[in-house]
Amino acid sequence: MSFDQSQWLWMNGEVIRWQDATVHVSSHALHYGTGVFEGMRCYKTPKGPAVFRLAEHIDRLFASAAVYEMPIPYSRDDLHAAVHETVQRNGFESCYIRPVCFYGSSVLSVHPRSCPVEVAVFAWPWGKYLGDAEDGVRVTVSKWIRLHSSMLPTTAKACGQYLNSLLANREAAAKGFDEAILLDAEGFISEGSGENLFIVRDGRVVTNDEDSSILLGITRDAVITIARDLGYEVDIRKLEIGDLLGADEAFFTGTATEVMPIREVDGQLIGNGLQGPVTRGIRQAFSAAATGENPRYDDWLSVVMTAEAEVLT
Ligand code: PPE
Repeated sequence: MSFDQSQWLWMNGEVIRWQDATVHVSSHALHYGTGVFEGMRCYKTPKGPAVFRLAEHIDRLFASAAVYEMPIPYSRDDLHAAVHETVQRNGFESCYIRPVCFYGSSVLSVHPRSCPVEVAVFAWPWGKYLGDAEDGVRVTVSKWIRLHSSMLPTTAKACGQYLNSLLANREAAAKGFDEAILLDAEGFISEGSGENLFIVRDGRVVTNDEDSSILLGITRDAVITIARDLGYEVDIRKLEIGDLLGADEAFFTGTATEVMPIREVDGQLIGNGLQGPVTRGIRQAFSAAATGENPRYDDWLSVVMTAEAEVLT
């Protein structure tokens, strides 16, 4: 992953050069983690670059900001346009896009008082987060517990909350695993450090919800729809470790990760340790939806007007 190809970004209402997008070290967010963010992907489609579920991501950004009473000084339409402009100005066919809203510099005290809310949208080409392995990743169940939703609202995607993810992810990496699974405060499965989790058992697809202190992923929502469209029953319920270890198949979902099979949990294979047929079907259908190959899901795509297209119109 590198930012080398990113030349332009949108910050506080203007498109500026990458190197000019600076903030002061006294910024509130740097000290207290007071920011909210999104991550979305833009895919190459036959109609041009298209942002997957742009409106849902921007809605979630506003919802996350509302939880922390952070007033975003732009409209949804402004941010939709900012995302399009960022992709277009950099000439990306596909990329990952990161909008972030945070308290900037004015005073330091936990209450942000007069600190301005700063907003930036930037993008870069980002390969798959957990790699591209056909048969998936090896994970460990972390000793770190997902912050319970009574401590921090886990349905909000806020910067500071990721310290919990960082501890679990680093622990997993240090032990030689690709990713961590965090349990919730009651001992049920919550989610990966940056992904939601699904299992497949006896042909049924199962995932948990906000009662397990998860971020309600937009990929999770897309996968639930896709799985049902493929004819699978999808159950939403709490998941125990035993459900995962006894599953025929398991997989992660997330914007950065997309759909990624879990082949092993702490040395124990899931199913036969190979990508299962249900995961394969969902993974392919997700990819077809995101890349505009299946018109059924065209509503999920926000096509970016490219410089080339502008010349033609
Ligand atoms: N849970 C967490 C904790 C999470 O961070 C993500 C996304 C998800 C679930 C899946 O949500 P969604 O992307 O809407 O399907 N994690 C983002 C950030 C990863 C990062 O390390 O940065 C992502 O995948 O973009």
